[in-house]
Amino acid sequence: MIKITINGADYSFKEKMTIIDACESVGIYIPKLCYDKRLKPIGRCKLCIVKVNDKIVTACETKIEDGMDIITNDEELRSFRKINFDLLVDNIYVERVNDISELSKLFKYFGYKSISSRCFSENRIVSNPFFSFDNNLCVQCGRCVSACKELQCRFVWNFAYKGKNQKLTIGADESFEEALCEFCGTCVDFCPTGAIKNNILLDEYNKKSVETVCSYCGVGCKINLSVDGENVLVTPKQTDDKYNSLCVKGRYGHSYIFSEDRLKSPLVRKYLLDDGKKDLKSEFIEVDWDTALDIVSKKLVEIKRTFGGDSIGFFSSAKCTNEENYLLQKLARQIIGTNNVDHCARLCHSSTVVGLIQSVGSGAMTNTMDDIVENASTVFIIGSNVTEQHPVFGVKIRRAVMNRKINLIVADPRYIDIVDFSDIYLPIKPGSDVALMNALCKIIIENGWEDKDYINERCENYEEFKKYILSINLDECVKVTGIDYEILYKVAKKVALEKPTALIWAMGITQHNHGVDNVFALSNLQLLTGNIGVSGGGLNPLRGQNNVQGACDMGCLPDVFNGYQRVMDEEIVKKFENFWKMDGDFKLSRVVGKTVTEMVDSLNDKSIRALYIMGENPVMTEPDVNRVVESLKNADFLVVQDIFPTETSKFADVILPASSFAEKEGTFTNTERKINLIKPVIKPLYNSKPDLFILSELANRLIKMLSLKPMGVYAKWDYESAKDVLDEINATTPIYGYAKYERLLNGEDLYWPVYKETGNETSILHQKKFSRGKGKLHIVLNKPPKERPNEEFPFVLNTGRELYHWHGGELTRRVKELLKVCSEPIVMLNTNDAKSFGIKDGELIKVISRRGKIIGRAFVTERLKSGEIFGNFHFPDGNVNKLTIKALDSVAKIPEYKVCAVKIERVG
Ligand SMILES: Nc1nc2c(c(=O)[nH]1)N[C@H]1C(S)=C(S)[C@@H](COP(=O)(O)OP(=O)(O)OC[C@H]3O[C@@H](n4cnc5c(=O)[nH]c(N)nc54)[C@H](O)[C@@H]3O)O[C@H]1N2
Ligand SMILES: Nc1nc2c(c(=O)[nH]1)N[C@H]1C(S)=C(S)[C@@H](COP(=O)(O)OP(=O)(O)OC[C@H]3O[C@@H](n4cnc5c(=O)[nH]c(N)nc54)[C@H](O)[C@@H]3O)O[C@H]1N2
Ligand code: SF4
Ligand code: FES
Ligand SMILES: [Mo]
Repeated sequence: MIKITINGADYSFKEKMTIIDACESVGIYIPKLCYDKRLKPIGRCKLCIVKVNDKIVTACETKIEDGMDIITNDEELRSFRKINFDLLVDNIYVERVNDISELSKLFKYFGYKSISSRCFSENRIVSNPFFSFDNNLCVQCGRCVSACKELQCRFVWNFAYKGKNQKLTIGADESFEEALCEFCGTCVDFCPTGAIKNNILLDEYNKKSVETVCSYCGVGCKINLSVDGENVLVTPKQTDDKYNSLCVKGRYGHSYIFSEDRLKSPLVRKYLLDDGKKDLKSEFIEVDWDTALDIVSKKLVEIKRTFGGDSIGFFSSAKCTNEENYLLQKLARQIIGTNNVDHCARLCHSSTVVGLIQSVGSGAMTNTMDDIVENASTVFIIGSNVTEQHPVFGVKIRRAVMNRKINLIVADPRYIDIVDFSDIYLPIKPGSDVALMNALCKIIIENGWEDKDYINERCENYEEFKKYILSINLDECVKVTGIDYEILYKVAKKVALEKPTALIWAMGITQHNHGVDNVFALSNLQLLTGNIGVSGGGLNPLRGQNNVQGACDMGCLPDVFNGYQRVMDEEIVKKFENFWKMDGDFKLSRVVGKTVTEMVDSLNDKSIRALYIMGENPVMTEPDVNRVVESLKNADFLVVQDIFPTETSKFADVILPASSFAEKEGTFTNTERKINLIKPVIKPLYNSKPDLFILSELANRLIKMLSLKPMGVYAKWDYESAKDVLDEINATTPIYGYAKYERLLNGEDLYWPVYKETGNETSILHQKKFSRGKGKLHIVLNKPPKERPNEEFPFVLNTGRELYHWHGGELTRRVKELLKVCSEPIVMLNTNDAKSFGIKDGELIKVISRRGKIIGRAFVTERLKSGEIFGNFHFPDGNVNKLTIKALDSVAKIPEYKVCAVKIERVG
């Protein structure tokens, strides 16, 4: 207990804290401007001065100590504070002070009734597309400088120049871009005066606000989504003493909701209204929902009756809720009678799921993001551009490096942003991760660094594995990976001895024709070193889309029902037949369905006749998209259910307008298996409908047309809300058993599996034993990529994403601010290669593969090696998927997006 007196009264406190916090906690106000609990004390404004045992100190920088006698307010303090305040605001353009800012409250506190404009300095307003800085409102408190440095670990804001000339600058007085600003908007949240403010401001009194979840990536940040008319403002969900960051898309990327382009009404091709023959030249006609859904159900019934349920395929959506995904696979399985249901997880982490199920028994991320940044000693990031693709997790890793001095190892062919924070960087050659992992395992075993007790107790197949590993040739590994032995040795030692080590990966590992082998190789390393099932360690595949984890959990995969219950397991199938029973001899399919890529290809041999695509855009995102376009043209019937017209909907027969996440209710499951509630802030726009209701209405029509009668306990389609569907999910999905709507509404943090009515003890998987019993070490051989460079196509094309855009770009290309920062396809190439082709930075460049060509803007850089090219798939014209190869991993069926052979040419 710390006993102090404040203004003559006695108080005791359990913890040491700053005087300002202590006083606030007992209701004593001390004026302050630069202090914010979530930052280290800055001590610049001197408004918080108090007397401690008669000496003047800043209450924000001084901590309470036993016996302190504190005076917070007397004549002298008041007069000093007033002087300090006047000095602070001396250069302020007072008329611009917003009446709800912290500064305006201080004006009132210091007794300025009507404030007239005083002197102000040079009028300097600097803007970027998202926010702007007004020099005449800056009191140089330094909060933005600290917030940017301590929370975002960027160093965009600075004080430069000396004495009276001192001012707040961007970087070294340069542009936001030059200062490496990521436009996360944290500084906006911390500026107490409104000097840094968003370009779009909402009317405080008119806005509607809800707490929901970001619609972009798998980090799943909680957001406050506010709208006022068609203006959107997003702020992070705030807790008192912890700042929850957002990235640029989360904060500034949600205005797509109100984009003019939104699909406003169901559209059907005219030939369908005329009962004519399929014709993709036939124009789209706006119709009402009844007409559209009648046509869709009639066509699906016709095709099912003539060619069987397996002639119809379904794409579900990692952008949609768990409830919607559950219903889509239920519709496919129960009513159409097919397991042909899959989604973009196939293109993403299918190799992770296949690999981890065989090595540890569960395909999901084993630890939580906070557990990793709070408890890991070493973090090893491989094939994950975490600061651009899972930005808020990336920021937390940067903080862990700065504050906790964790070891950071990064393996990526490109010198990605996070490398600046790493201890060891491995510029690995594309496709050589198995060789890398095998080499690390060999070095660990040779030096006796393996965790022998852990292996004995918890692993199997070790002796065979060890025999194989010891037989590999390290010189060969050095050659294949391009990484020197000394570096491999250092990495092996850190991973094994500076534990716990968390291994993090994403598409650089999974998207290869040997993606599953890569995942086995990663599991091997973590099993060998005893790094799984422990806090701060684990196997951590970062899931990409906001709800890709959920779409998998809900059984939108061709081989499993919801909860990973196998469609080949007779007992399971019988259980679902009981749940979903229709009258007559109702049977579910026992045949594993087709994957997304297979469904597209099957349009050509007509083994698939119709596709129903909800919230995916294969014409932008599948490999070798010229192939996709030709296949889609062969479909007898194509339905696209989206919020926008897309490159894919150009080939649809019927387009159904869905409502965006801001208009609906349900749950998303993030990368760490956390189930989050999303809530509507507005009603469905135009004539759109939430996917949940589109699917229910369609199902009921199909049931009627097929003269089915629901008999099973969960056979009916009478859902009135997402809660109704979640109740059914709870009942049919053991891992979601107690993830009840009410618990989520109460704000409980639930990570699946949720087997118990109360409590949540499963945030780290495999703690005592692995989901499959023992962890299995696998022997994996290094296999080369399918297509290697040759004389004609001498470059390796690596593909991926930019911070500012999302996949096919349907959402982010409709946010004008994001488009301003990144408006064109960018092609990265090495400085030497550029020189030898006479290509200058910023020029147009052509990239050609055996399958197609694209034009993009050259970004000439040392960040990747000579012989490598990197491009993205965010813009239709420069879409790298015109070039990529449909080479699939033989088990997971994931395409090898990360390696194919190309050549380049100058344009013009
Ligand atoms: N801004 C933004 N964020 C996103 C997305 C988006 O479209 N835009 N998409 C989301 C989705 S669905 C996903 S899946 C994730 C993807 O997230 P990431 O996987 O992090 O992103 P990518 O850009 O696909 O590739 C990751 C890295 O793998 C590297 N790489 C390529 N080949 C190899 C290799 O052979 N070995 C190794 N070790 N590395 C290699 C690339 O150089 C690249 O830096 O991002 C999610 N977040
Ligand atoms: N070259 C290359 N290609 C790749 C990859 C790569 O690294 N390189 N990565 C692959 C990966 S990891 C992935 S995940 C895939 C992503 O592939 P896709 O899932 O096809 O890509 P998105 O652009 O995210 O498509 C989502 C669609 O959903 C729509 N949508 C948004 N919200 C809703 C909603 O609430 N309801 C409905 N009905 N629709 C909605 C959007 O408008 C958009 O058209 O791309 C893959 N393609
Ligand atoms: S990190 Fe992901 S979930 Fe968080 S704000 Fe950014 S895009 Fe949204
Ligand atoms: S609040 Fe203490 S010096 Fe600014
Ligand atoms: Mo993904």
